[in-house]
Amino acid sequence: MADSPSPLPALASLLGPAGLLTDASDLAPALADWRSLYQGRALALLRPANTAELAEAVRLCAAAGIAIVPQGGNTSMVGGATPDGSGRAVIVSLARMNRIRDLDPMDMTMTAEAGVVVKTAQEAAAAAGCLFPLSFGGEGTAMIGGVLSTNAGGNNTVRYGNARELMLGLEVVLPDGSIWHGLRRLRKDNTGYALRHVFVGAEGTLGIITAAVLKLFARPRANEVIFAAVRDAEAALGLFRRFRDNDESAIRAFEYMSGDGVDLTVQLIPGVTLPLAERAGHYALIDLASTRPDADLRGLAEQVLAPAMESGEVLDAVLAESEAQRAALWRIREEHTEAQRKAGASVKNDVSVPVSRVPELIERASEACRKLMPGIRPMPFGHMGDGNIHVNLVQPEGADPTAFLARSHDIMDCVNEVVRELDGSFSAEHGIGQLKTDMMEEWRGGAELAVMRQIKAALDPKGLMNPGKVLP
Ligand code: 2HG
Ligand code: ZN
Repeated sequence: MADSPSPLPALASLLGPAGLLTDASDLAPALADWRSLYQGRALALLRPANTAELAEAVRLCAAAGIAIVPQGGNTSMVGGATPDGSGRAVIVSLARMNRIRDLDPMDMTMTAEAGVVVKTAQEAAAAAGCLFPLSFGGEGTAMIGGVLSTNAGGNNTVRYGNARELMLGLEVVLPDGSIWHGLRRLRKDNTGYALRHVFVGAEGTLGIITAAVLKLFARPRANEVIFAAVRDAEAALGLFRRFRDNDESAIRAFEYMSGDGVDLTVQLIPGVTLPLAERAGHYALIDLASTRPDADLRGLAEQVLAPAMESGEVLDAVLAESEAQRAALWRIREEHTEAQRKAGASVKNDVSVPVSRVPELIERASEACRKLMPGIRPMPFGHMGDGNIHVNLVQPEGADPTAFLARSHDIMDCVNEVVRELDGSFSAEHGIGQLKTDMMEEWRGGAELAVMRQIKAALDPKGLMNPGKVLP
């Protein structure tokens, strides 16, 4: 069969010079992921200005059999927004579609286009006296379309849920170029299959999310941030339980960090210091928040910490006294990713287990990796309150980074074996992308993967939407 004619001339006249880039220097930043795991190639970078333009562009690509890789802030941890090396796909950037179309403090909803940066959405909500609670390290770059497509989690999931729980409606360009107008802002709507949820977490393999109705919440007026040294991971979990038993609604984040992870962060990130007199093997960061200005969160903190210190579960703790100190305590946690990047090569394992089994996960996975590779540096940290720990492994000191990365899959398998025994998941919040497709058969094979494939075939029969991602 003869090749279809190139869609580029038609795309050029549709999108104009600002909407179609083909120069190598313009494409370069979009061709690699920020972790530098993947380097792809592409025919062009499309930057449509609105949904109608995007829909027409998708229609043209579909007719020509051109694959499409959607891209938001390009902060994927798993190569989910990077094209393959064939050079036959186009990348669609949502960056120019960055309007907040509507914000309603009575409905407590915001209708935002896919290219709105998460931080911008937070700021817009705050300006209206509301809260958009999704929050994580990449929030200054990641975009609404991407966080929905990957069902991002983050630091406040324990209180407000994942991106999926923050979404009421969607607008989606489907693989044939038609538009699904599903921007409903209803709290109750039982009208058949919940189509919107099919696109959340699909990582752009079923269509392109172009706008979403997001849930807003009441803005917290009281906040306390606590950094605590704890006896072990079990004691950290015990502390979570104590806070939950006293006032579940006050917990906005409950994060775990290993002593080695905190040491590395203090060592490699300028301005980050340990706020306690002595180092410990394990730490917890607790963020308490309430919408009541008179909420006595300090009283709550003291009431919970006193017996935990008496029993020896908490060794020491500090409560932030100012906004600057709150930010400084959070920085210790948030700079873990950057510190690990600076320490050389590392392998990420974004895994989850039932909350009760987190201490066992931390202990057993770290031990198993140490056995696999002497000198390897386990740096588990993350969202203990959600059962989601980033069991990251930093290369042995002085080792060759390339040789270390060549063993990535052995290391991931080693962690995943423990995760499986603890009834967990091999990908908790970063998704599958292209990094973990080979794990899908083993973990989600049988009926589950068969249904996923049927959905893919029904919506994208030509297999043009973000090929090579999610499905093996
Ligand atoms: C976080 O929780 C992110 O900070 C990144 O999910 C985790 O660097 C990582 O592995
Ligand atoms: Zn995380």
